[in-house]
Amino acid sequence: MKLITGAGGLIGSTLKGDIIINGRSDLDLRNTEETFKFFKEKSPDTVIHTAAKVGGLGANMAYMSDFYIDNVLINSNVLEASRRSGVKKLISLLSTCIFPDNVEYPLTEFKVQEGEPHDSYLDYAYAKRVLVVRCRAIFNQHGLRYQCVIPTNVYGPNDNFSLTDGHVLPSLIHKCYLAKRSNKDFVVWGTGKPLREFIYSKDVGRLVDSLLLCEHSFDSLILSNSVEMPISHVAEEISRCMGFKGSIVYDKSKPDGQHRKPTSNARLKKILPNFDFTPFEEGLSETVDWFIRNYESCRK
Ligand code: GFB
Repeated sequence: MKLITGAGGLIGSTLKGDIIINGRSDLDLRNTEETFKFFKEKSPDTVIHTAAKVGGLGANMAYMSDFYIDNVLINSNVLEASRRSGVKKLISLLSTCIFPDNVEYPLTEFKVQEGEPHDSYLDYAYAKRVLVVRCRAIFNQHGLRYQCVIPTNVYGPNDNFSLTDGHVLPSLIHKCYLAKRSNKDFVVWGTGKPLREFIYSKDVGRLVDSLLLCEHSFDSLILSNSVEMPISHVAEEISRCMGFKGSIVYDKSKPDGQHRKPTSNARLKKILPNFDFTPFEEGLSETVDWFIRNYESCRK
């Protein structure tokens, strides 16, 4: 019996499970008692833990304290409830923002605790690092190898397309859509120079499914195609997919955030050498089409 937390979200919606926790209305994972009770009753043997309070640069800076407390509670409860109810296999979804800001690139799985994360998501990053520490402690004390996967910037259908709180890609898709509709400039935060590595949500889902089937005993694993691109390229590609012919304007009064966080996917390649990543243009085009089709009902 496979349980998915956060099944209604960006990554969770790409996964299939027998027991589904879509969001807070199904079960508030911050509540220890209710979470323990739910896991005991359902008794899953496998858990994919994607649930988290998430947001882009804007949301992380505005709600730093909420991001910390909600995610620490969710992560502690899900791991302990899993252990107590006899879960054998557990994969948690993290994010490359957990890595130190000041560190030698590329990022590898060994560098998680080598320094402080970037200021703009300090609390979220520490709350996610809790998962790495808890998995290690559970292995040391109970011999259960619960695992962490660390995707780079994920994008795809079912994301939060909020103009202020979303991640860069969904926010910019929404902004470009509005700019086209009202014949205005497409305004992008910052200089457009920061670099990011993007991974399609469906690739993350396929990777997690493949990892469940193989017997590798990694503790943490970066999920990445190791292709960096500047935010300006993302904005241009979105304009192309959207058929936007107006001007792209960079608002330098808005933050750039961390300049880059390039990763090594050497460990992933060793474990799944034949995995084919979806080309960025293809994943982006599917995401833009999905957003246009679901404009009225999507999270924004
Ligand atoms: O996805 P994002 O918000 O977060 O991207 P991070 C921020 C980068 O995109 C900055 C630029 O360089 C911004 O200046 N940007 C341009 C925009 N326009 C926009 C816009 O309209 N909205 C947003 N949000 N950014 C994330 C964490 O960091 O890393 C997440 O916030 C997650 O929680 C992810 O962990 C992996 O890439 O900086």
